[in-house]
Amino acid sequence: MRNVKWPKVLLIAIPTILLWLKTYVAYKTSFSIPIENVTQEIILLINPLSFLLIVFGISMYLNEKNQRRYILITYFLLSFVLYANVVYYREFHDFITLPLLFQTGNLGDLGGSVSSLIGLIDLLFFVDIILVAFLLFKLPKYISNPSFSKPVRRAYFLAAIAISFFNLGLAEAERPQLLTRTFDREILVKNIGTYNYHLYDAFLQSKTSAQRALADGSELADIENYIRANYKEPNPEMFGAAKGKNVIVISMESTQSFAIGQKINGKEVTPFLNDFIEDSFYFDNFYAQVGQGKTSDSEFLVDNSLYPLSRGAVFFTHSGNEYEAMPETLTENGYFTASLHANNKSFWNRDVMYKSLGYDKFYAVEEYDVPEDETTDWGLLDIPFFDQSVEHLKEMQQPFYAKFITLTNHHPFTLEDEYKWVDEYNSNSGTLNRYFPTVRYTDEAIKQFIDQLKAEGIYDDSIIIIYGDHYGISQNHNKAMSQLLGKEITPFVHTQLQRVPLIIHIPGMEGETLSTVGGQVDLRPTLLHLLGISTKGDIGFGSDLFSKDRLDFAVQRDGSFATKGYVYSENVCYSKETEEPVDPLHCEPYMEMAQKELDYSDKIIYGDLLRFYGEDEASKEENESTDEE
Ligand code: GP9
Ligand code: MN
Repeated sequence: MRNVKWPKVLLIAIPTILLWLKTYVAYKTSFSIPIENVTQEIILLINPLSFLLIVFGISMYLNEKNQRRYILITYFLLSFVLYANVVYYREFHDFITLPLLFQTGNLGDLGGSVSSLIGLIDLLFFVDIILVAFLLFKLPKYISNPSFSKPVRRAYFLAAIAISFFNLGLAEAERPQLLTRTFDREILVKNIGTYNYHLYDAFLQSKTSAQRALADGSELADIENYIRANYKEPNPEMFGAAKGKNVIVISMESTQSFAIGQKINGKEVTPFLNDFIEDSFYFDNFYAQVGQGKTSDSEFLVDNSLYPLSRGAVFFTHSGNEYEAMPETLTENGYFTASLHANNKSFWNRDVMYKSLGYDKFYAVEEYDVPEDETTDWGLLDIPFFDQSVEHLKEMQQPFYAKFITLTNHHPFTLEDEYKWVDEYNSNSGTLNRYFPTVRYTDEAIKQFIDQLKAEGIYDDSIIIIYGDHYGISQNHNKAMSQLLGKEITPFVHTQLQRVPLIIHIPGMEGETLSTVGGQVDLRPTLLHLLGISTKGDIGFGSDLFSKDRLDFAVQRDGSFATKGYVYSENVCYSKETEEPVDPLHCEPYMEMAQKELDYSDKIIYGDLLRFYGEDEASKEENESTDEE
């Protein structure tokens, strides 16, 4: 045996092949990547190869000792990246982006969520590393000279690059404009592979940094023109309907519209909200428009009337930008502004971002008493949260703008039995089953909060806005969802499931249910108009939900959108009436607008363009005053 010489190329070939296979197995077992034809399957199979060949090939330039170390460390790191994506995908049905990886601050707090997502079986992801270590540190004994000549190295890399072009060529033929339209990470991973996807993501990241450096005020002019051209007069009857009132905003964690009015074993899941809706304005066609930043994205939308980013959380990536956010506007109008949320202040980078948005105060977990028996995986339960928040509210100078962010109805939706006031649902998804008791719990928490507001005499002086921040049940639970809804979860139904409740309660007004199509981006102008504050000339993409001239429209971060009669989802136009695909002509008039709004919003954020806002006017005024002189 000692005399047998193994081909030296095995040193690179074995780890490459093992990781290649592992990646493909992970694609097939841990991600649900839809494959429509043989070419797609081939692309999926070959897509990790060129990257792995190149990365492991670099070892040919190292000396024998470093060669082995390099291969093992690289093998481990890439396995880890793959595994991290697998775990993330289990809940979010999405792939990790670089900005998300930097949010390590959040990872610690995710404890309960993450541990419910990983299991012993996952060790299988790492057993091959032991095998590779063994091969690397035992096998070379049989290899006389692991160094590679120049021509061999050259031929090797040429082959790797050829494979990579072959891959790209196939992918481009299957999916034109693959790299220019990047809102769908799944398509990217499917076509260029997870590892190349991460490289591409890193490239995007450096591009964003450059964008700010290069931006100047002139880019804002186009955007301002677009916004001015699309400005809709607010409803004059509602303008100032809540003038001078306190503003109480409640962000309901993971609450989707389908939960409202739902019954489990004959019992209402939202008995309080069902009543509250009766004497409020209730919007039943209101869409969440968040991206990867989830709750923080919804806050961003509501406060700025700008869209969040297609990758990463803008709360992290652009917390240093200049904004014209709601708290700032309200401060100028005599309000005290605060956000209340019993979680670590650094979660979603809130402590930093809130300063940029202009909040006067952030009541984070330190401002709350959190006894062990009043918590879930995500910390303080909503009932004690609201209960203690009332004390904070009483101290605030009036009028105030106070935002309450609930937390109990968060994945993994765990709750002690004593707080379960409806049964769990019965399906193959524990997540969907547990969801209803936690929604029911938050409903009760809001009920008690409203009772306390009444007792404290705050209720009649406050406008109360309640909205859902984003979906709670991801596509991974489609089977259970389809059981609940009694229909297949088509892309149409999926988009419709992004609807979240919006309730606006105005003291002294009766309210009604309105089916206007709108989204979180519309909340800022709607609220400001109710308070009698004009938003004409503001930079933002929303419009008054009460306006008579309103265009029924809500676009989502993945490019899907809803109009009065149609829904555009995954490149297909659906009729709302039949829920079936129709001629794309029906959706076409809105497609350009959808893309334009998202692009303009991205431009504002990436270029930090609001730092130039008002410059024009300021310089105009300056000119005018010098003219007068
Ligand atoms: C964390 C809470 C939940 O503070 O807002 O965040 P989410 O995971 O829903 O984005
Ligand atoms: Mn949330």
